[in-house]
Amino acid sequence: MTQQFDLTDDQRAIQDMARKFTADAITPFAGEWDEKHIFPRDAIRAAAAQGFAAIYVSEESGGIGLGRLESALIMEAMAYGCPSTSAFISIHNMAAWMIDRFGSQDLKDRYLPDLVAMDRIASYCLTEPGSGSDAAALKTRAVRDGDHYVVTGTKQFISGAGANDVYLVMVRTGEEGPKGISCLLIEKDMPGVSFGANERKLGWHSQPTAQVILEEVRVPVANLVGAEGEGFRIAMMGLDGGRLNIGACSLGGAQRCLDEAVRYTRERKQFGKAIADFQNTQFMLADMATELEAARALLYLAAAKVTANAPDKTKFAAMAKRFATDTGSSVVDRALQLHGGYGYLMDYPIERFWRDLRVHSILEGTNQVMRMIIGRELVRE
Ligand code: FAD
Ligand code: 2MC
Repeated sequence: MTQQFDLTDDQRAIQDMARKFTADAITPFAGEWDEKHIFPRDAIRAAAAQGFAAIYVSEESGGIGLGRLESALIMEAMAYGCPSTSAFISIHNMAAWMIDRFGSQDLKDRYLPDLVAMDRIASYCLTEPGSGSDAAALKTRAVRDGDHYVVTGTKQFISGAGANDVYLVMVRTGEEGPKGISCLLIEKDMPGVSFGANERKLGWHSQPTAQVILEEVRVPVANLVGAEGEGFRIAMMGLDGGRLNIGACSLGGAQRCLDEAVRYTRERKQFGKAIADFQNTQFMLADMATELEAARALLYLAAAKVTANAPDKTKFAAMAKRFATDTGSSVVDRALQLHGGYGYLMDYPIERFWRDLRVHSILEGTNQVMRMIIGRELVRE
């Protein structure tokens, strides 16, 4: 039983490695990245050198061929230092996996070696100004012209837009709805590709977010990932893993804030004693720790299901993303409360985590969409 509900020695070794990497290369710098809006390209490349850019890309394609639980452990560990940077690397992993899993050998040969090393970085482009939650209503059109597609449309809120080199873009090649969607790999330098202004955001300051604007971009048919019409399914399968990673980023960020809150409340004195000695403080910390462990257990279970390709994997990934991101934000909020006025200051890291985690309930499918996925499955079952 213990073995069944605990990490293996190999998983612990991966976790230790990711924690050490985070302590050395992320945590000391993350506050400055946030404050000055620095995109930490060197730290990201260093993460890739550990294998963290292609965690579940197969070994034959140059990845480290691990499962989704291992990926969650790595994302959780890196988010302990910087949820924004960890999530950025997660999105790249999702795109690299989509190429490895569905791309032709030619596409893998041309792109994966650079993506694995993060010499080139990939974005995932599903959302449009008129289609967020209703992703299958996307309008970006790709019209076949000989051995090219001519692509026109706008992608909204794209993480890494402008900085990244490779864009996996969901486009409409056929009918309305999900079955008319295909996935195309578009390069930054292709004529007709441009980017909107960097969005001014509440959090996730260590990475740019912008529109990707496509104006009659000629994309070789050879850059199709999977078959025509398969794009929506590919995009959703990518998100099954992405949602786990985003949930893991919330767990890592919340664990950091819980640890900070324990430390702070033991040091801070009011009414002649440490605030950790008040029963209210201990009850709050107890609830935070309990809820975080519950979210972690669900997320690890969901990750194991995605690795195993279990029939209920999508439902579990949605449950885990919803629960881990809501719980994570709630834990961080209480950690901020326990810091009193100091929690509101940039001198302490809590407010950064509060801002960074907030968006996890919105992106990679809002938590309302997660409930939709779960609810539909429940009534279908
Ligand atoms: P809407 O879909 O308009 O939703 C607005 C509100 O209505 C939400 O509360 C939603 O839950 C609710 N709602 C909508 N439909 C329903 C329904 N049927 N039932 C109940 N409630 C509903 N997208 C990408 O493709 N690639 C990226 O890299 C990327 N990065 C992002 C980075 C950031 C910082 C942000 C903020 C977003 C990013 N996104 C990205 C987009 C993100 O996935 C969308 O914002 C998200 O899916 C929601 O879409 P929307 O913003 O259009 O909101
Ligand atoms: N795996 C495999 N196939 C899937 C799937 C999954 N996880 N989810 C859906 N499909 C298939 C589904 O089986 C169906 O195929 P078929 O008709 O052959 O059975 C097809 O895809 C269409 O699915 P639905 O009928 O469920 O499609 P619908 O349009 O009703 O809605 C919904 C699907 C709401 C779940 C989807 O639009 C969604 O996830 N919306 C949220 C959008 C989102 O998550 N955006 C994130 C952008 S990325 C981001 O934010 C980043 C930061 C990177």
